[in-house]
Amino acid sequence: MADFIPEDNRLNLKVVFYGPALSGKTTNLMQLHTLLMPERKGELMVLETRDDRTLFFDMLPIGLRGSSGLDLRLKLYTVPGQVQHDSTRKAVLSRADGIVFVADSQRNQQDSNAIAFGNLEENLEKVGLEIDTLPLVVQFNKRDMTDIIEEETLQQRWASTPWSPLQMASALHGDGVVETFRVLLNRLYAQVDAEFGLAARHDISRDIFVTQLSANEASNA
Ligand SMILES: Nc1nc2c(ncn2[C@@H]2O[C@H](COP(=O)(O)OP(=O)(O)OP(=O)(O)O)[C@@H](O)[C@H]2O)c(=O)[nH]1
Ligand SMILES: [Mg+2]
Repeated sequence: MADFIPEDNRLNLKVVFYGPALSGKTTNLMQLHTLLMPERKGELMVLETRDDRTLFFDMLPIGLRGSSGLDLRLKLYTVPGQVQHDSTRKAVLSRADGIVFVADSQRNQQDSNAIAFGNLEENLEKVGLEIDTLPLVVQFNKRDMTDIIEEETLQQRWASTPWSPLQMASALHGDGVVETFRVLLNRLYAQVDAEFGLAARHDISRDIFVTQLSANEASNA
């Protein structure tokens, strides 16, 4: 839940990258850290890993300042995907303002995707968040691998859900990472604007919000 601190004119927002083990959540964050403009981002924190598996979380802070002086800070977190870290996942998920669900496109990972999505639904309920109103984007990662489900099949499968269309990515190569993040920012803007009057009170339009928070070398070239 967005957290406004009046004394500092600061608005804190939290986005959580959720999904099954090894789907590429940490890789998404590492790519954002590489691709986003230096003036928008802070240090990437990668906390406690063993064999490259997240044990606690990763965090990347990014931000912008509105012309009203609003100091808007967005913290991007990843959860540990391994089944046994459920209490950590729940803690990281708490007070989230938006979710990127990173699924694995490989044919043999479809059960893990479904279990992880079910786990997201359960944990959202436990931390008092509503999946129907929370800005959420579903990304199918690892499109560069060989034995993957075709995009058309996936899109059809999810067509009747509020999360259609899905985003396709190959996070290892940086493809689709910023695009996925932009879709999330668009959905997040609607929610935050309604609550905090980003446009009316702080002169932060949707365009400023999305473009500035996802500005990268390529888009500014
Ligand atoms: N081929 C390919 N490999 C990928 C891609 N994205 C991530 N990987 C690899 O998959 C492995 C797991 O990636 P991570 O980003 O650590 O996965 P995670 O979701 O953070 O995993 P946990 O922290 O255990 O939940 C690493 O070896 C990555 O390099 C991709 O798009 N394509
Ligand atoms: Mg990880």
